[in-house]
Amino acid sequence: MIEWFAVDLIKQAGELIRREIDQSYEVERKTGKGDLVTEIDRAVEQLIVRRIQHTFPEHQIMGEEGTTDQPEQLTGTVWFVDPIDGTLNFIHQKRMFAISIAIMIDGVVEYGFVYDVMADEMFMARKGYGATLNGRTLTTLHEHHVRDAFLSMNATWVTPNHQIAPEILAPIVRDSIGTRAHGAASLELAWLAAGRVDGYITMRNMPWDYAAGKLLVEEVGGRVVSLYGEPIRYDGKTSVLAGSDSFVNDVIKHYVITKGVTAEAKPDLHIVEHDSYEEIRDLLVLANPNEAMVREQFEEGRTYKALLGGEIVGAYMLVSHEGNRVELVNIAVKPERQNQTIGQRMLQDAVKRATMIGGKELLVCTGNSSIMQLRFYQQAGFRFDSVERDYFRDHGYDDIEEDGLVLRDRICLTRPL
Ligand code: 2AM
Ligand code: CA
Repeated sequence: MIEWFAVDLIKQAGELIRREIDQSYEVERKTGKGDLVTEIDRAVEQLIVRRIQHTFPEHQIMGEEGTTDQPEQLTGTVWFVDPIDGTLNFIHQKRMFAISIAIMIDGVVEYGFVYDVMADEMFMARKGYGATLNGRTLTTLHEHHVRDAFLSMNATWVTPNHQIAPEILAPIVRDSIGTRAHGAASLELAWLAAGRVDGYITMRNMPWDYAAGKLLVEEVGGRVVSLYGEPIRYDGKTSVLAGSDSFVNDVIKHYVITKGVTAEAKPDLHIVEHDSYEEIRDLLVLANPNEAMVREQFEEGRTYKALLGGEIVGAYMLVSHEGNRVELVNIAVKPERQNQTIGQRMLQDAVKRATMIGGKELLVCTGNSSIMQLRFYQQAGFRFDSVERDYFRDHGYDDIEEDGLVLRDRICLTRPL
């Protein structure tokens, strides 16, 4: 069984690390002061790679230290190998680092192993069969929100850095019951699966850092997505947000989305001008049920659609008014694609395009009962401009209730361009 082969391999690699940890070894810098590799990382990866290649010559291996060719496509069986995850801990503390191995078969991670070498703790997961720690079954995660969560996150992400504005994640640190930086992604995910922490956030991980830990968390009912709520891919660097469903939703909805954060570059989301009304009608009436008005705005203004892999997932319109005012209307995202920052990216796109067509001010109007939108626009730099009382009643809208409020008054907000 591949599972026992992997366990035996990891235990052997663990022995090697424990033997070498007190000897002197060379340390090299990879990309920066915190990104190091030692002779031991390489030796351990080599041991693991050789044994896999010997037993399963047809398998592909994606290892952190590049001691073998990286696969071009994730087809067949692929091993994700991090010989030492948490190299800084390994060097400075001689503890709290792990060997992380995941086995992907035909695009699905089927097995995940995270071995805390010095604590001799083996976390294992098999897709659909649950997760164990040294043979004991791990129980389902408890639901947490940020306010009652004990978190694992590096302090780097609340200081100026290249991945995210520090003020996005700082409120999470403030609101949670405590934040710790453990410094080894795979182990932090394994500890989450074991209920030792309630959430894990990082802005920069590679597949060998999270592939095994992600399966561990999922097998105890948790969720692992990007910080923007997108599914995690296995083809490069990504942010990682992990925890119970409630925790993950809380972070995305109340800390990330509402701050108007720029999502990670998503090469397959394109926003382009669109000219067929019928094709986009259903989406537009989601934003404004008054179809006659939508059609009129379509004729009068410009319409843009957001495409994800060829599918239309969102749309918005710009209508020019006097005095270099451009109005953003009917911004809508397909219901099953909401909370994935597509709305934010359309708003950013709208700001750019409104500027390009000569706008000096962007106007947006919504209802008094659209609390989420009122927050969203203010956080994107809009300020209240005017109120038209009973606008919705006077324009033929039926009584609509949202968040316990009746939709009555139209609120318009503006931001300079
Ligand atoms: P490593 O120790 O194997 O390099 C540290 O917060 C965590 O992020 C560790 O799991 C570390 O893995 C990983 N990490 C450190 N630098 C990284 C980088 N440049 N890209 C991706 N992951 C990194
Ligand atoms: Ca490593």
